[in-house]
Amino acid sequence: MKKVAVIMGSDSDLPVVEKAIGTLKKYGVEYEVHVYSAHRTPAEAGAFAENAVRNGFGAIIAAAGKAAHLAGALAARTTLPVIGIPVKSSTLDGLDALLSTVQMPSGMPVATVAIDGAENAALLAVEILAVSDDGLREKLESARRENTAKILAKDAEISAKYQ
Ligand code: RP5
Repeated sequence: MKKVAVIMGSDSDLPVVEKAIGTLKKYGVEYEVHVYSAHRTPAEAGAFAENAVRNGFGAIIAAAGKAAHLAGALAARTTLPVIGIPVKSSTLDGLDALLSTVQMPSGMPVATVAIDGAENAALLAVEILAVSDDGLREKLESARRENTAKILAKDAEISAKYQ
C-alpha cells in the first residue's frame, strides 16, 4: 500500500494535524510526518514533493496557517494528489489560510478541506488509496455504516423527546 505524507508548516500546527494522523492510524495507513514550510524551508519542502512518488507516497496532506502556501508549493512539484488543510492560526480565524490554500490557479489542483478539517483530509487521503485497495474500501464502507447508525439513533432519541 502507498504511504500518506503529512506535512505541516510549523510545529504549532500539530494540535490540528494530530486528528489527521489519528485517522490514518485508525485505517492502518502508513504515513510520514514532517515540518516543512513553503517560506522558511522552501528547498526541503520542494525536494520532499519532488521525491514523493519515488519514495512510495500516494497522497500528500499539507497543513498551514496564515499565508498558507505550503499545499500549493508542494502541488507545484508533484503530480500526486495534494490535500490542503487551512489552519486557524491567526487573528483572521483561518480565513486567510483558507483563501491562500483554495485559490489555486488552473492546472495546479489542491483539494482543500475546511478550516482545521484534518479528519476529512485524512479520510480523503484514505479514499484516494482505496481506489486501488479493496480492504481499505471495505473499512471506509463499514465506517460509513457505523456513522449512519449513530445518526439514526440520535434521530430516534430526539424525535421521541419532542413528540
Ligand atoms: C504558518 O504560519 C504555519 O503553518 C503556522 O500555521 C503559522 C504560524 O507559524 P509559527 O509562527 O507558529 O511557527 O506558516
